[in-house]
Amino acid sequence: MKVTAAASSLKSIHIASRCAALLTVLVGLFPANIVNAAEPTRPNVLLIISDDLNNFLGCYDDPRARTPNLDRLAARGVLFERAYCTFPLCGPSRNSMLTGLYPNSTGIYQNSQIFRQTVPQHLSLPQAFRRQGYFAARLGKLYHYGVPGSVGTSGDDDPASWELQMNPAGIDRLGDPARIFSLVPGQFGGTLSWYASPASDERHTDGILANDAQWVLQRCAADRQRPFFLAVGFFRPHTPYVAPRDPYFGYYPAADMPVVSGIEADRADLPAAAVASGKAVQDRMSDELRRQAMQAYYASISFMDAQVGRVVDALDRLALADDTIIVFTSDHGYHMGEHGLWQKMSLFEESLRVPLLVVAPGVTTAGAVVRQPVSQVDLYPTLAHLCGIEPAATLQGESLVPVLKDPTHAARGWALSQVNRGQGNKRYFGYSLRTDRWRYTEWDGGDAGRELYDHDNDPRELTNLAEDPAHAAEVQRLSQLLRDAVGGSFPESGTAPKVRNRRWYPKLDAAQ
Ligand SMILES: [Ca+2]
Ligand SMILES: [Ca+2]
Repeated sequence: MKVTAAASSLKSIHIASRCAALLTVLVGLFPANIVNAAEPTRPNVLLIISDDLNNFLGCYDDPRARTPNLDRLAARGVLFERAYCTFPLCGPSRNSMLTGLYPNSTGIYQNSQIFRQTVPQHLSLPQAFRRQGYFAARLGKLYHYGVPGSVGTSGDDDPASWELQMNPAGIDRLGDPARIFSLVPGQFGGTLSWYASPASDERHTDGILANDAQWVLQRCAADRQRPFFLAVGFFRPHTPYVAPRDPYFGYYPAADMPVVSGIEADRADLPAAAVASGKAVQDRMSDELRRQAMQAYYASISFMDAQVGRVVDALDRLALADDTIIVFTSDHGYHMGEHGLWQKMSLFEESLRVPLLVVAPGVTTAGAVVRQPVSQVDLYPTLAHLCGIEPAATLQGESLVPVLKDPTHAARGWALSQVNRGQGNKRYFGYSLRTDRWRYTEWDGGDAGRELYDHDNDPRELTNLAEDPAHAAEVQRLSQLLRDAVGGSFPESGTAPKVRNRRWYPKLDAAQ
């Protein structure tokens, strides 16, 4: 029997080698460029998204942050100095980023919704890659999740976007919630809350995600014929700020943490709408609690940074880095006391600005910095362009590939953001435009106030110049630019898909 089996095996090998020889002959008949045209080499994509992360990073010149891994990543490629979300809330921002449409065209202005309910035929960013042969995998939070409630589940995911999904949960989800301090006891996701955990990195959800990412990358490295689109969504530094005490909390002694001062004077020139995202429970915080919150937020950032490092190290170790585009960003910015605000949902710079790092081998230059404003709605057309992927028929951003090649190449020149939130029974809708120099904001089309900030002289947006007669011409110019930008964010402009079952945001009257 053994002899027969061995003979059979030899016969198989013989057939296989003859096939290989035939293949070699066939391939040899065609010039290399024709073979390449049929099966072009397409780069892999590693997309890493952090949750509720502002620009408290060393590579963005933050004086305190210990983020060596993201700093190294920034040094490998392009750092976007002025990148902005389209809506400063998880669900609307992520749906916008991953569809390449503004919230006015996804119809998603709140959490717990997915674009498949409103623009069901639209091809998402990962779905476009998947359709065209990529292995598309999601680890953790890409579309919206309630945090911490939905950790360990698929959250409000879009299954059509992925071939593989992994939803680990660590002790930040499964541990005893009574150990977590919260401003509102028993509430963690939308409330400032934190815990210096005694457990190691790998027992927290983001640590498990980094392990899972290494596992997936090992499998991708074993099959290099098929390119991958691996999206890793870390949960930190979203509340509750649960991170390992050692070493991360130790990097930031609470007593050394800053507290924003001068709030009352700052607010004197602001319309009520501008600070309507504030919460009374946060206004009542002591300076001691403010410092503890800052310590825990920074510690969560350093913990997340370490997990990014583990994933990128795996990419390097597996010799995948030369063929892989790496993108790191967050879903929106975050307040830590500026203007008396905490968390998100404002139209100030802190709430809208996101980190954006792009490493594209053969395209980007190490250490390059882009200073012109760009939007996260540009991410989809950029990645599709870089990889030769046919995107959805309608996208509202623009490819940043020319800017990646040459940071001085003039792009659109502005980034549009919007928000809708209330205080008591009053709801405000606001639009904000960021140009190289200015931030200009209108609430309820200007009826509920305007804001103008000169970033050349006032990077913290402390002096509202909108009612200053000396800036009337600038306000008029920016108001028209804002109206044109808002007009282009709706589906009836251009060729964006028809949205169903939605209530439109009020449009601004272009003639005003
Ligand atoms: Ca978020
Ligand atoms: Ca002010």
